[in-house]
Amino acid sequence: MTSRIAHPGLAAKVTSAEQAASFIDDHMTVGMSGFTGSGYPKAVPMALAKRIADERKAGRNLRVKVWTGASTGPELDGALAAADGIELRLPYNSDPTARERINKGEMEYLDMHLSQVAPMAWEGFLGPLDIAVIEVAGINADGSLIPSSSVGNNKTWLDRAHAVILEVNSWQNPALDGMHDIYYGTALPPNRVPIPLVRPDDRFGQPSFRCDPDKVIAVVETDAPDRNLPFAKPDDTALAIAGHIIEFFKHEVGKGRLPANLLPLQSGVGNIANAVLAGLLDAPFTDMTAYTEVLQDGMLDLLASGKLRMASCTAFSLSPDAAARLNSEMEQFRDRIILRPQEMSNHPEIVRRLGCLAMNGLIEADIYGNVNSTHIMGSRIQNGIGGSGDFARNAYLSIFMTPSTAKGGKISSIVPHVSHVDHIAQDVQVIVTEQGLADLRGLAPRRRAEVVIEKCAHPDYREMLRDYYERALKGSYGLQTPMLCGEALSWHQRFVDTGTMKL
Ligand code: 0RQ
Repeated sequence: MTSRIAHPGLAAKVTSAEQAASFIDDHMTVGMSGFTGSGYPKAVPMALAKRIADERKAGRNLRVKVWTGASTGPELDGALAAADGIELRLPYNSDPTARERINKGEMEYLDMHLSQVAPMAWEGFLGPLDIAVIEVAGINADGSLIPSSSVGNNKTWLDRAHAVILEVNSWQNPALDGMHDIYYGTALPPNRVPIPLVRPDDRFGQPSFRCDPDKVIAVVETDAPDRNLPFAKPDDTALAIAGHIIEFFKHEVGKGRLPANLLPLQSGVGNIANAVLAGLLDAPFTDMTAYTEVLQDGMLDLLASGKLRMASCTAFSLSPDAAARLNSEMEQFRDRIILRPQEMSNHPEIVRRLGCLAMNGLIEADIYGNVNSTHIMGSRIQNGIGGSGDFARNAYLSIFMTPSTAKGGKISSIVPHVSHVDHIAQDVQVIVTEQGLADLRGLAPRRRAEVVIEKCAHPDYREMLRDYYERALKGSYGLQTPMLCGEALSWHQRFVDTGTMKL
């Protein structure tokens, strides 16, 4: 029995990753742990990928449906996608090999709001779950499980799956024990009750997962690090965006529309979101809190500085350096971080009640403030909607940010019409680029267009947008939201045809 497995019955089930993977058959649905490079199983998916390749050589098919919390690491999505072993994937992916397969039409991808995955699994909308493969930091004597560096949908996978495979990862810090808040009070309509959280630091669950030991068919021991990519050092564009947002917060505090310590922060994935958090280090706000989905480097720095009092999230999304720092300085962070199921970290009821300040990245926005977070040129998936919709619709302030151009200036991030809609204009109150900040609150569509063009567009595209909008004012079928239907997506077509949106 190893020190991480205190339950004798489960210690007796320790086996190899290959043996565990042999339980997974063609067409099965497998619920894996993992959320943005943290807490995903590292051995069984690799063994499964090898098995898939061997089976294919022998002329047999083995492909599975993979459900997770969000993105995972190369040992899971990367390995299984490389082996062409994924039939369907949900709900969020950022792995480049999987992305390629999805965009070639070789893998089905169901892009869902992250808060809705667990409820929909319970409602039966997603079909049965055959096997859960869950990384844990340890197993208690009573068989309950110490969660790892992400919680994601693990509670639901453990409850719903017919069989469970556990990976016990001794790389994970044992001090994680006690940091989680796993709520077991969810129910299906008509029996739902209010979620008992009124402050970001409220705890209303338990520190461990329940798991019926009889359902566990294999336990695999690992000692492998989480894998998240390092963040880029904020460049001038990221610093300018961060500066605009911080000025805006100061302005709102001055107007009495935000308290001096702001409201609970939600910060999305990516370098720009991380740069905004870094910018808050030098801003005058103290005693801040975060109610967010992922805790990235910038938030850890804010916690260390004392400016951020506490953070609630569902996963760590830390660069290798920051993960090492968290592990070595766990004592100062342990009581100030709460990890919850993603159904709770992203719960619309909680986000609305707390009045989160949502800050998410975007691919493109249009002049009316509709936002595309997911698709390039309307058809190629980048990552997925993730939690951005959970927060954007319900936040106190829904802020979206982006550099004003992409691909070396060949693409304008501000376009006449988005090529795919993830967030409708009503869910978007502020758009920020390095050029400026468009405060769209209280503005009807034509006023929105003027502000977005003037504040956010890159000078290379501003005149083109003005020209389009002025002609739309004259030639549009209606004038509530002026649009030239035949031209609205012509910028995208031009990029597809010529490699640039420029004329
Ligand atoms: O592609 O790497 O091939 O060059 O999109 O763009 O500028 O690195 O931005 O890392 O901040 O990601 C929306 C994708 C932004 C992210 C998105 C290309 C660009 C690059 C990435 P390359 P950047 P970021 C809660 C919140 C949805 C989920 C979410 C995201 C790549 O923020 O996934 O918000 N959001 N979750 O070149 C063509 C454009 C483009 C473009 C960017 N207009 N046209 N390509 N790119 N703009 C957390 C979770 O849910 C987990």
